[in-house]
Amino acid sequence: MARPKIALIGAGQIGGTLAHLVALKELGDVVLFDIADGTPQGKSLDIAEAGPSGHFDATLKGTTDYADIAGADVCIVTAGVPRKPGMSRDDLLGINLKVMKSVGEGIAANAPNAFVICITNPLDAMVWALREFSGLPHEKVCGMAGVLDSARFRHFLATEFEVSMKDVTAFVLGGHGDTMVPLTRYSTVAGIPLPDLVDMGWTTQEKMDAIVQRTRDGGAEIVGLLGNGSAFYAPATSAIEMAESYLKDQKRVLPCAAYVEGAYGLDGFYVGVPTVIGKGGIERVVNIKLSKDEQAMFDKSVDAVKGLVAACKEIDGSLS
Ligand code: A3D
Repeated sequence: MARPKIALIGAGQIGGTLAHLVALKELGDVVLFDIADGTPQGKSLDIAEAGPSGHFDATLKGTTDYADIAGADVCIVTAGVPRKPGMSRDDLLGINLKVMKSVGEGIAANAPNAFVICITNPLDAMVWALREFSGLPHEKVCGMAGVLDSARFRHFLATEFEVSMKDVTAFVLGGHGDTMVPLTRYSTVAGIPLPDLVDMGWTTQEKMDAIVQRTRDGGAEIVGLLGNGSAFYAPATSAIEMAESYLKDQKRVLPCAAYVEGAYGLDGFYVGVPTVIGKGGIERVVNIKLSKDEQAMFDKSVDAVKGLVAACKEIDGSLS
């Protein structure tokens, strides 16, 4: 049986890491696309040459030609520019919107049956724009943010409690930005909700609040440390988790930026929600009941994303 074909649009920090992870995990063959001639070819060859020592079988091709992504099963999009210190994700909107137009058209023309995962920021607006430009079905286009945000939350919690990260689950809703909504009562250590752990004396409410805030600021913390780009190892690993669930029909329950119609009081809008990812793409949106406070935080987050979508429409008149 032919190996799945995985197209990575953007061969920068995240794109290169994605290619390496796909090869190491033997998820399929890789086509690494970028407009910067030489970068995708060089990274592909370098990773392919790691095969003998890394014990993986995968074919990698670097390209600047969209025709090479023909028939891809999965496309992961990181094309665009990342943040620099002092920039917000929203500052990237104008330039990355133009990139989404060319990427959306390239995918529509060459890989219209692919499951598409967008990573380019500002995430919730870019995944919406990418879907509009590509015209692919909504359930086949989603954005990676919630898996990363909850992984950061889980990492901080596991460190605080001195337990394995594997036993910590976390729940993050809303847009990928300062308004994201980490839900403590749905986040657990081995099934014990965080508020109970505070009652049990495992931590204090102040420390819990600080961890929630650090999660919200998780991207900026890395941008500040690196000084010349944004996070890439954890974002790439998170997108691979989503791609694997699609390719293997695992039906993992993963938070991601998905098109929500009906649930959470939304009528056709991309925002971070828990979803089930299987061979149909985004097969379900998990519609949990929110408390009044949580709904208010979620609505604020949705409003922030709506503002960005409106800005996209202003910049590009073809977006209705
Ligand atoms: P970077 O290393 O700069 O790679 C981006 C690549 O895109 C570069 O190689 C460019 O040449 C390429 N590119 C630019 N324009 C085009 C185009 N039109 N077509 C094809 N390729 C193009 O950035 P990165 O990999 O660090 O980050 C990529 C994106 O992911 C940025 O927008 C980041 O802000 C975003 N990001 C999102 C998250 C989320 O959690 C959502 C996390 C981290 C980074």
